[in-house]
Amino acid sequence: SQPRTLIAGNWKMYKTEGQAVELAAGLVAGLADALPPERELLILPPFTALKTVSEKLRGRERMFVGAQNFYPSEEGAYTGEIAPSMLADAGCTHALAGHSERRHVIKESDRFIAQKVAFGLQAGLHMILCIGETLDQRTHGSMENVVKGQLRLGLAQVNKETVTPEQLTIAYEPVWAIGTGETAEPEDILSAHAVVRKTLEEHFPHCGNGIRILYGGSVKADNAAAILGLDNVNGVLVGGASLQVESFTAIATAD
Ligand code: G2H
Repeated sequence: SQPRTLIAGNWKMYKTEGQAVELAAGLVAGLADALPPERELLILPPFTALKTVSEKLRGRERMFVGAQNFYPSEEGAYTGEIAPSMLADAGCTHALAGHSERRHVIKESDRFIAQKVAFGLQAGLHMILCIGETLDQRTHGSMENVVKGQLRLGLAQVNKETVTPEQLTIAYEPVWAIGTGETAEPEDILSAHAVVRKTLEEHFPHCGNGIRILYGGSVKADNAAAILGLDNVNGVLVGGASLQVESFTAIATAD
């Protein structure tokens, strides 16, 4: 059976603890009875709000809290970093790796991202590996190669025998559509997700067809239903529109 559709909200570097709890409370109130049964909700607040947001969501079915980042080690002298065990302690069940802002602004390498994916899985986190081409790469016709390359490299250290669709999700986010208001056209999403699906099936013969593929990049209340209806789209990763109760609730219930 197909895993549930995942509606994920990446709050990035927004919301103080107080603002985060208010937003989480609004989402719980708005979605407790309204989230369709075949959907899961995931919110990714900044580190300082993880614990209180987790407490707000505690006991809610199909509502999860995740981290935007972590360092791939159990503990140690890594100033400024956070370990997966600390995230679990704060109530996180999921985490991102490879978000384009970390690739391009923080300059994370494919190798470092691969370490995070593998370490996060071992630590019991559900990992969401983000991939996507830049405008320059797309204009030069290399979307397919970039997507395949980021997938192969990012998944290189994952145990192919034991990984399951319940532990791993891919998010396709074309960099030119992130935070720009520019949404990829349905044909762009279909063709990129087909490349991701094919690559997953080659890489993980026993479970590649069941791994969820999210679309991310300027998903809004008014385009969510159309995007969620596309082939090989198993959810969305939402940035800007996840920062308000109304817009994120509308996306989570879009039909
Ligand atoms: C892509 C997305 C969320 P936005 O970064 O990960 O952000 O919806 O603001 O484009």
